[in-house]
This record gives sequence, C-alpha cells and structure tokens, in this order.
Amino acid sequence: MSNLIEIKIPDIGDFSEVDVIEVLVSEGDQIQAEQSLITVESEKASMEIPSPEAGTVKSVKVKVGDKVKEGSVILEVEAAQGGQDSAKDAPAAESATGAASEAQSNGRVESAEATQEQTSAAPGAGQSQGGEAVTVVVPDIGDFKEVEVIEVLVAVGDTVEAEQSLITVESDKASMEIPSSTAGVVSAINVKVGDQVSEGSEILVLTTQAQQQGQAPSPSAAAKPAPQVSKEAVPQSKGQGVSEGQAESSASSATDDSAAMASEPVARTSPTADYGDIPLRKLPHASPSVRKFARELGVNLTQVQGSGDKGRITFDDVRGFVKRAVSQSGSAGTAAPGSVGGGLQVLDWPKVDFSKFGEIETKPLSRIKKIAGANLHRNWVMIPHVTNNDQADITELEALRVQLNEENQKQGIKVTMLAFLIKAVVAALKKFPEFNASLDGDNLVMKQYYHIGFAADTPHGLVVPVIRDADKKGVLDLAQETAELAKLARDGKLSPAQMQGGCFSISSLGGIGGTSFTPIINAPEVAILGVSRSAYAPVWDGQAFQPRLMLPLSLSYDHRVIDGAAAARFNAYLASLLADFRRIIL
Ligand code: CAO
Repeated sequence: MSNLIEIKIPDIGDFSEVDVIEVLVSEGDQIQAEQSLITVESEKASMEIPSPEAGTVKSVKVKVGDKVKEGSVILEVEAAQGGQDSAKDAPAAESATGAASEAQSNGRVESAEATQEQTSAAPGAGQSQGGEAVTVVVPDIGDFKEVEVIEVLVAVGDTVEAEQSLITVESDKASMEIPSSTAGVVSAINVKVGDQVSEGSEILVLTTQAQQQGQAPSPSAAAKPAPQVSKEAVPQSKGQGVSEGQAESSASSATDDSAAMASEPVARTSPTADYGDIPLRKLPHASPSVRKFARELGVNLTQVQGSGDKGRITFDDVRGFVKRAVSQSGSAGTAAPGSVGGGLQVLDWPKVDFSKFGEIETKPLSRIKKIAGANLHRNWVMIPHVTNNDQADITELEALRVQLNEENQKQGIKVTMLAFLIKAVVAALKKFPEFNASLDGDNLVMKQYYHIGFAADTPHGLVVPVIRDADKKGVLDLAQETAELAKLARDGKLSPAQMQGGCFSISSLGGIGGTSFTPIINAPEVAILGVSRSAYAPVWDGQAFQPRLMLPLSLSYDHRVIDGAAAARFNAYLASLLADFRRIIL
C-alpha cells in the first residue's frame, strides 16, 4: 500500500477559482498536520490552506500565480505514519503512466525527479537517463547579507528559461527577483517563503534540456564550474537494481541535498550555475499580494510612494495611486493612452539639506496634523473642487448680533457670526438637498438630518467638531454649543463621536482676516463654506453708494455631484438669508 497522498484544495466556500499567492513549503520539507501549505486569494479574502496530514513533501504541484479550486492537487506528501514503503509500493507501470496523467502532473511537465524515480522503478519507461544537474544559487546581491524569500515563482516540473525569475527576495530596503542562470526543468526547490538566503544559498536544481535527452552536459554547465561547485555522489548503481529503500532514502533527502535527483545512475558532479551578465531586477518594497494587486491594476510600483514601514508599499498606497490617476486623467482628459499615471508622473519630493543654507531646527508634525494632513491630501486630490465666491450684506444681521450680545451678556453667551451661519446653512441645505449628500459609488446618499461641522483652529492643528441636529436648535443654543465645542477642541478633549457624522462644514476665518479662500471639502461631504472677514464696502443701491458690511462667502463644492449653477444658487440664497434673516422662517 502506498502512503503517498495527494493534498487537494478543500471546500473553500463560495470561491470557485482562487489564485495561489504564496507557496509556503518546498519539496523535502517535513510538515505537520494543519501546517499551512499555500496561501490563496480571491477578490474578497486570502486564506491559508493547511495540510490534513503530517509527512514529507514529495512534490509541489502549484506555484505562485496558478489558479486552483476545490479538488486541485497542491502537493504530494509521504504520510509520516505510513512506514518505509510509499510511492514505490505502487506498481511501476502505474507509477510511470500515472506520472503522465492529468491528475498527477496537473497539466504541467512532470518533475525530473519523479521521472527519474519512474526510470529506476521501471527501466526504459522514461527518456531521461540523468547526468549532471545545475544548482542555481543566489548570486552576489550587493550589500545584502541575509535576505528573506518572499515569493517562490516556480514549482518542480516547470520549464524555465534563462533569466526567468525564480524567487523574490526582500531586504529592509528593497525587493529583487533572482533570475535563473540557465534554462532547464526544475527538479528540486531548496527554498521556501520565509527562508533567509544570502550569496551562494542554493535556490533550486535544474535539469538542462540536453541532460533530459540523455545527452552530454551543456558546455556551460560542465566547463564553467563556479567556485561553489558541489560534488555529490549519489549512492546508486547504474539505472537498475535500485532497491526501493535506496530510492526512498535518496528522495527523502531532497531538502538537505541538492542531489535530490534521487535516481541518478552514477555519481555525478552538480555544477553551480554561473550568472554571467544576467541582471538582477530590483523591485519596490512591497509584499507579494500587494505586487500582485498592482500587477492586476497595471500599476508600475516604481512610481508608487510607500507609506508603510521602511517605505513599504501597502494596498492603500496602490489604491490611492490609482484613484489619483483616475481623477487626474478624468479631469485633465489628456492622459496618454495606457499610461495609468497620466499626469501623476511627478518628480520625487525634493530632498534638501536646509542646514547648508542656515541654522535649522527639525520638529515632528503633531499627531493631529499628520491625520488631518493625510485626509486633506486625499480630499484635495480625489475631489474635483470648484469654489464659488459671493458676498452677503450682513449690515442688519451684525446689528442684531450686537444687540443679542448686549441682551445676553448676563448669561455669558456670546453670539458670533458662526451661529447665524449655521442656522442659514441649514435652511440652504433644506432648499438644495444635493448639498446635504454623500457619494457612494454611483449613488448619492441624501441625508434627512442636519449635522454641521465647523473647523476649529487649535494649538495641535485643525479639528472639525460637529453640531448635531442643528436644524432643531436656535441661534443662542448654537452659539453656546459652538463655544463649548471650540473650547474642548482647543483643550484636546473632543471625543471621536463629537467629530463624526457631519453633513456639511463651515470654515470661518472671519475672526482672523482674509477676503476669500478655497476651503477643502471634508469628505465624504460634498461642499464646505469658507467665511472670511466682513468689512464695510460701498454698495450701489440704485441711486447712491451706501456703506454696507459685506461678508465674503467661499463655497467649495464637489463638481461630480454639484453643478456650478447650483453652487451659485446655493451661495446666493445663503447670502440672501444672511442679508434678511427673517427669511429663515419662511
Ligand atoms: N468677520 C469679522 N469678524 C468676525 C467674523 C467675520 N466673519 N467672524 C468672527 N469675527 C469676530 C468675532 O465676532 C469675534 O469678535 P470679538 O472678539 O470682537 O467679539 C472675533 O472675530 C473672534 O471670533 P472667534 O473666532 O473667537 O469666534 P467664531 O465663532 O467666529 O469662530 C472658531 C470660532 C472655532 C470657528 C474660530 O475660533 C476658529 O478656530 N477659526 C479658525 C477656523 C480655521 O482654522 N479654518 C481654516 C480651516 S482650513 O480650511
């Protein structure tokens, strides 16, 4: 009875076909039951496929990039509890023909090792007579001493071309693909994801085409033994009389011994491949799944700025890159065909040694500045902003404000223009509901509530407290609440809940100055009102210039949702309410 078992993909729920994104074991590995063997990834999730059995990996049937589904064979494992006899227990003919079968080869060229085992067991059943194998080692990789293998890109049985990438390694600073130094069929893989390798580490063993056909070793392999040549005497007699025990012990030593060509008929030399001029491809710092994601989206990772640890590129970096590319090429309309980056192909941020020009002091950005900065940046690059500037005549409103403050002096409530603005904005949102909305894909979410945020300048940076249900509050309540929230903001005591749920924001710089500015929309809101300092200006009333207190209103809106005409109407309506506050009750 053979104890060679095929490990298949189990029931993986709703996913019909998934990609192999990591192969976590290699031929010869001793594995435990439930140890993860490969990682697969669907559009929605990644999952690791565990082994149902402990044992020794005899062959790996999949490689990174393969598509698998329930029932796909991923490994052959010699079960630990099964005793000495395994594959060899199977009749020779069955073994030889089985090697060619769809089920065993999984549609690929059968591994050289397997072929040779079959040759031993059933002389004449295969073409390969063995010969020298070429061990591909990690070449000189510069300053990197120990680097981690993050991808194995080939599987046993694969035919590889010279210069084809075999594995990806990653150091603290960079990733690079290690190419094959020669063409051939992969007969053994000596590394797996997570291994540390350095110059000279053996990656895999290749059987060249000539050897497969029983010809002499290629001159390049035979005549150019690199310094790392490893002599491997395989204890076996020529082509016949190989006991099952011998074949077994040779095969199971595959992990440690690149002479895993278990059934080689004679002692042989396995030269280490010479890289010659083959270039190593340095890759941006990113995990295999992020690079796969980028490949699928056609993103060139060399153009993506990594925000992760040590500049590592994350999924969000790739998403952000694509979103910026889409919004830029969409608004510019001039992106070259096929160029994902479009106008994004900008120069790197300038690195300047400022101390060359004078004395400097470097201070880290505050936590709030970093968070706010990242949000502002996203909103600025992802939302097509347009700003409509208008002015409101607040001469009468200012008189009312002063009067209210006199009347409410004893209660300690100070009414500023902000409270009136919130009240007027709510009325304008009711009249123009698309301003009280958020984009959700192709849908516009229309809100039936009126939570108004206002930008507050604090010693640590900008925050936006939110007044809930502003439509249900009077001007005095609003004045009191904004003052309380502004104080909490300045003291750094706002809770997250007090900054959430806003429908529309107001950024008032009126207490400071300015005549207009472009406020950045606070996503996922679709508009924001910027307010600058009011000032008296001569206004023509049809007969004469009158001194009127004019308040500058700068309304930035998301042009994907709001048309310019609607924005002009909103701003004009708002100005009319501020000019005659009685209209609020209409
Ligand atoms: N025109 C003229 N004067 C104005 C005014 C305006 N538009 N708005 C406010 N003022 C006056 C107030 O009446 C007050 O005058 P007194 O001191 O004489 O009473 C003074 O300016 C200071 O007002 P304030 O700023 O303390 O109060 P506020 O309610 O107007 O604003 C708050 C509160 C929290 C919004 C404000 O303090 C603040 O932080 N503003 C900065 C917001 C910001 O940074 N925005 C930029 C974000 S980036 O887009």
